[in-house]
Amino acid sequence: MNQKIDKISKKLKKKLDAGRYEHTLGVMYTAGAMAMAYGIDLESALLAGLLHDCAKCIPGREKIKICRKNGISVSKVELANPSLLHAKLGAFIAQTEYMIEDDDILNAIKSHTTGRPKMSTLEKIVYIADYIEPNRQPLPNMNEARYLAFHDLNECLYLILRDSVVYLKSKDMPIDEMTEKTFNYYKDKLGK
Ligand code: DGI
Ligand code: FE
Ligand code: FE
Repeated sequence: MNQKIDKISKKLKKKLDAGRYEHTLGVMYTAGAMAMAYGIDLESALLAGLLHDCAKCIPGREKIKICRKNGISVSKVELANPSLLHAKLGAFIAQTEYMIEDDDILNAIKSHTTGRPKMSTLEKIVYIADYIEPNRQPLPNMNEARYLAFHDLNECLYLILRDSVVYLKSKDMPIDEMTEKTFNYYKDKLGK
């Protein structure tokens, strides 16, 4: 593996629990395979996949504290579900502690939980890889999502967003404004 990725993996292993580290490697390799399939930069996809959950294991209160200290906004939904903050906090940590400067990589980390309208190919790949990587528990429509991941990124995004919204509603969890916006954007784009 290249030196940069090797170094980051070692540091990350100490910051994540064992299961999260396994998931992270699964996302990295899946994002890498998708980058090859869609002809985008391989190292960017590996780095974004590797770092996407770098803030995941920081306790909730600490997440809020670090955001406030660094001028990162915290919405009502995020305050009630601090886990949501691991995406934008992850982008901040990737930049400040792992020296990632590429905006596309930072955006892919930032948007990996809720998505956002008009995602770049790299952002779509990380969002999708996070959902389909091999260690994920079997979710409804997983086979279709894994097939679409390598055949049609927008159709795949729509399927994952639709299932995520259904899941969140079934659990009575508040839908983040950005999740809703992203879902509606890709639904309209595909004329669904
Ligand atoms: O960090 P991962 O577990 O790998 O995956 P993720 O970053 O996609 O986070 C998944 C979690 O985020 C899952 O428990 C549901 C939650 N989530 C995603 N979108 C929303 C959400 N939770 C709420 N309350 N609202 C959302 O819109
Ligand atoms: Fe995540
Ligand atoms: Fe993840």
